Parts: sequence; C-alpha cells; structure tokens
Amino acid sequence: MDYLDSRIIRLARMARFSPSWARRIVKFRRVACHMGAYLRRRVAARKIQGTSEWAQYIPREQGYRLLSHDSLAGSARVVEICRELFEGKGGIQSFQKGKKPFFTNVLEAADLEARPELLDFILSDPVIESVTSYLGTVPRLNSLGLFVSDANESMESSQLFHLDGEDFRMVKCFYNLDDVAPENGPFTFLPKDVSRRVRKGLKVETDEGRIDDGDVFKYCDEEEAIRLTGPPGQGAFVDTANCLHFGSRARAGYRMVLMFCYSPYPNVKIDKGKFDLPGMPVRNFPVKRYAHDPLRRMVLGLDA
Ligand SMILES: O=C(O)CCC(=O)C(=O)O
Ligand SMILES: [Fe+2]
Repeated sequence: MDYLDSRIIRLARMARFSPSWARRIVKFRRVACHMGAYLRRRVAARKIQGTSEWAQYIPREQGYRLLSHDSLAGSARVVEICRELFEGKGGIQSFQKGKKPFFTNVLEAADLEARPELLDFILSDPVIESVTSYLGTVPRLNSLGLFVSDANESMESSQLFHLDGEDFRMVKCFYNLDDVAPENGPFTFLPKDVSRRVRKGLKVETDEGRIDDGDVFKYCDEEEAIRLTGPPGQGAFVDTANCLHFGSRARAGYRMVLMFCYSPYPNVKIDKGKFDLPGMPVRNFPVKRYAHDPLRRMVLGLDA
C-alpha cells in the first residue's frame, strides 16, 4: 500500500497540490481502509481525555512537556536499566556506528525481553494517557531505541532543523541517559507556537527538507530554542511533527538518549524500508506480556 500512496503523493505533486494536501489525501485513504481501528481509538481516547489526570499533561499550544527524573513513575529506573544495557554491550569502547552514524540505536528486541520494565514504562498509564490526550486518539508505538551520538563533525540530515513526518501530530519522548552538556549534542527544539511563526515565515509545510539555523533565526530568537541538556533522567515529550528540532551535534564526548515514538493510527508515513539497516530503531516489540490488555493491544497494533 505504501507503493500506492507514493504514487498518490507523486500525482498530487504533479497536479500542484501542496505537500500537506497530498498527505491529507493519503491519510484519508488510510483511515477509510482502517475505519474500525480508527474509530475504536478515537472513542477510547475520548474516555481517557474525560477521566485521566494526565489529560492536560502535554499542552496543545506548546506541543511539548519537559520531564525530570521524578515526573513519571518508573523513569529513573528505566534510565538506570538503559545505562546498564549499554555497559553490558561494552559501552562506548565497543560502540559501532550504524546507518546514521551520528544517531545510532544500540538496543535490540532481545533487550526488551530481558528487561521488561523498559517496555512496561513506555506503555505505562501516565505515558499512554498523556500522549493519547494530546493526540486525541490512542496512538501506535512506532519505534524506540537507545541512541548514541558519538563526537562528530557533521551537520546533515536530522542535525539540521526539520519536522518529522509520521503524521500531522505525533509525540516523541526523549530521556537523557548521561549528563548532557551543550557540546554533547543535546536534542534541541522550538515550541510549537514558535515553530508555527518560523514555518509561516519560511513557508515550511511538512517534513520535507532541512533548514539552516540562519534561516530559522530570522523568525525567532536563539533563546527561544530549548536544549535538552542536563542530568540523566532529564527528558521531554515533544510533538516533533510540529516543533522544529535537531540533535546530535556532538562535538565532544558523546550523548546517549532513550527515545520512543508515538503516532496516530493509521499515520501518513510512507515506509521506505530503511528500518532494517544497522543502528535503526526497534520496531518489533515483544508483545506477549500485553496480549490481554485491551488498551495496550491497541497501542501495539494487536487489534488492527
Ligand atoms: O539527534 C537527535 O537528537 C534528533 C533526532 C531526531 O530528529 C528525531 O529523533 O526525530
Ligand atoms: Fe526528527
């Protein structure tokens, strides 16, 4: 089906539809094909929005929420586990760069089996309920990883300001796993309202393309950018489809983060098959543990 959708995008472009209209057509087609799953998720989300104490946790206007080690139950333990896993693989001495050399995942599906607390946290009520309320639908967990950004001199791809393209709205969660200083390449983003101003100025609609700092800072102040520096356990939920962002400009030492990605289902991402390459995030999760839990079944796509 991704083949069909790539054709739709191409045709829409030829017909001079804007990129965001082309994506709307793809979204519409996919929703029509998965109407049952789509509606179930919307109904379940409405209930969560009406009852959960996490319903307003990620503010819609700003599109992000900063987290510290004690914001969400279990995060401090998960940070510990990630650090242990990395050390268990030989740490930075044994680190092998992947397809994206400056942002390489070292986590494997087997690690998630061995340390179930990790996925338990990612699927915990506070996380699912805050993300669901922000998106207005019970999301799908797309990918996750323990990403290492070793010192580098490059300035390309996601090291430049950009938007992610999973959907019109999405939520990524980042946790620093080590002390992160400015020279270690912190995840850096502009709040949604600031991004909107910049996008308007530069006529940026979607995830297509990367933008130079110089252009971005014509429309906002450098101080408006939020850098995820700080100790292990410092983190953020960020709508990376609406908040311009970059990371991994690690010019000294290295940076290590846990990152997981939630997006609506169905989403508009066109799969280009890059996920099988070394160092890309994990997408096959051990699901048995959650097979009898209706909410988590949806989040893991076991219901569709
Ligand atoms: O390297 C980073 O911290 C940013 C990566 C990125 O753009 C993303 O995960 O969407
Ligand atoms: Fe990104």
